[in-house]
Amino acid sequence: MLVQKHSPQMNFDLQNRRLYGILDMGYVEQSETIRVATEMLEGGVEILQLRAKEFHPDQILKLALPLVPICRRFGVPFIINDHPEVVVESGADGLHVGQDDILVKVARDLIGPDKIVGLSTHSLLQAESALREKPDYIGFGPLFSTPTKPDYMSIGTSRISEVHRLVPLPIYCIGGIKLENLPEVLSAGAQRVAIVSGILKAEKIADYCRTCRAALE
Ligand code: 3NM
Repeated sequence: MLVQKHSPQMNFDLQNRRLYGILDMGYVEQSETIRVATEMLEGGVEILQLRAKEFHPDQILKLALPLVPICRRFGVPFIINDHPEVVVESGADGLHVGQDDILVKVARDLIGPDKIVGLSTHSLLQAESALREKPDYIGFGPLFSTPTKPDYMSIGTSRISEVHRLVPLPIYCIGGIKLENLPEVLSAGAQRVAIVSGILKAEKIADYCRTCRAALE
């Protein structure tokens, strides 16, 4: 087990955190990371994830370190995609894993029992199976086709209310969600959403996040 370097851990209740912003380095220059993250937080993002698929863990750690105190200042949990060692080294609040990554239980052993672990699910079946793994939240998608995750089949909005009925975990609908289709996603039963390119390609990131928050409340 890796040794946790940073404490104390904050306790975050995810139930009422509805807007999950993902800082995907496919859309952001490295030199812009802090500015973009700050604008997302100022706009009211309630969870922030750093996702840097093509990056070496050392590079991700470099990007993550200054984001930890910024997220703390906003009282927002900071999640790292894929890399447990970066969570430990940076003092981030949690890890997000996919279906093909390490198991939730292994993630908890690596990053410590008080950290958040999130799991991507791509079908009703995977979402129900996630209950056995006991993540702190699940992603559910992609609802719509998206260039951010091009190799995945979109699952549409018809299963959203069912997944909420069957899976008593905080569920973040994801994939192709933008301001324009947010009303459709919400009326299909979504309670929380995760948004990547909608936010990161917005001309005014904070304003975009604020409008999403308002729609979610
Ligand atoms: N995970 P955008 S879809 C990172 O379904 C990610 O698990 C997904 O990006 C999943 O908001 C996705 O730009 C991409 O469509 C979401």
